[in-house]
Amino acid sequence: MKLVFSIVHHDDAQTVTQTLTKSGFTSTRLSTSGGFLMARNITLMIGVDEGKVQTVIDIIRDCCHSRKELISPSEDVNYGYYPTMPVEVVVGGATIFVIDVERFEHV
Ligand code: 2BA
Repeated sequence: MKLVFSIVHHDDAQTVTQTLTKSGFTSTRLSTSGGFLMARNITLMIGVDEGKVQTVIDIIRDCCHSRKELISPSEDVNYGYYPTMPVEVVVGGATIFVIDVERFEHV
């Protein structure tokens, strides 16, 4: 058993979760925000048999798109410095962690 954590853009989250559900995967959505942009994103937790991990990753890849975001210097961004020009960053498609699960119980 593996636990897939995937941080996805807020605008992609519904498509990902609907596609996962239609494909027979259970997921849990957590409302999160990135430490750099401080923007809202969604972290999905998906418990899955090891042999299905690649299917889950493929679904996430198909549903998540990368975007350019322009951050104005006045916004509350965690740069550690104060830029004088707008900063462009590419966000996503998705950031994925796959973690071993020692034990899984659904009681
Ligand atoms: P944020 O931390 O808000 O980062 C948003 C985007 O800003 C990143 O997109 C990246 O393009 C840029 N960025 C982040 N840190 C940077 C830095 N120190 N200098 C310059 N640019 C930086 P993504 O890489 O697609 O990440 C999207 C979100 O995924 C992140 O939001 C964060 O919530 C999560 N994430 C990414 N890598 C992670 C990691 N290693 N551990 C935990 N969460 C991660």
